[in-house]
Amino acid sequence: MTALHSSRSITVAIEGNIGSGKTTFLDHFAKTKGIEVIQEPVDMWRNVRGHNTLALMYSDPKRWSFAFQSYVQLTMLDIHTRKQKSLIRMMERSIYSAKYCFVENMHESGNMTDAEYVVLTEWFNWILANQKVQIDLIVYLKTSPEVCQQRIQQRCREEEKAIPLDYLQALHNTHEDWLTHKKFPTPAPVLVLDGDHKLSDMYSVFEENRHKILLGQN
Ligand code: DCP
Repeated sequence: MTALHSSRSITVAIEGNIGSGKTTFLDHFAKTKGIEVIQEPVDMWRNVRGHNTLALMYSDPKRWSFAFQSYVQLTMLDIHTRKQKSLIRMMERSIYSAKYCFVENMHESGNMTDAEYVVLTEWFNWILANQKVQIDLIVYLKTSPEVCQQRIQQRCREEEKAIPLDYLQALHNTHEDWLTHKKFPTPAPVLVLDGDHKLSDMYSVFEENRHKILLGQN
């Protein structure tokens, strides 16, 4: 019996590095009736009233990380608070990974000042205290930075052309710090899936774990 057969609705957040395979996971489960899939709003970040904030952030992170992450936080809050239409919601990332993985890394690497970091943190804390940001399960696609880099190069997203391996390694570390070493609170149990398999084998990994995922358990 899964959430598809009960009256309890659940939200599953899929987390993992850039290029870890989150979209493949979501596209796979989107085929199941009763599952609502919400992709990350990358297109919104690329066009905020005509401004490509994703490109600005990659071209000059010191100047634009704060503006970019402020907008990411807003768009994630919008998704979290949208009325759920199906018994199971699957969403790409969450307001948590934006803060605990990306903002932390930008601050640690010197691309975000202390003042910018605390302003974003105050906003984040206020949101958690005053809004319903519910997650029942985190699926963590743990993929090595080298594999992520290969996939990023294959898909050729214009803004990501110059992402160095160091950046993927740093983001891998912040995901590990949060989801494995629990440096920050995890809002739900974490199911870890090995994301290093070749694409055709990933579908078997998803299917082996389908029942747990649809139950919202790790
Ligand atoms: N991004 C960011 N800060 C965030 C969230 C995302 O800088 N808080 C950036 C990193 C990527 C782009 O946005 O350049 C999309 O990132 P994701 O890893 O979330 O999505 P992908 O499409 O890369 O995921 P996957 O390849 O796993 O499907």
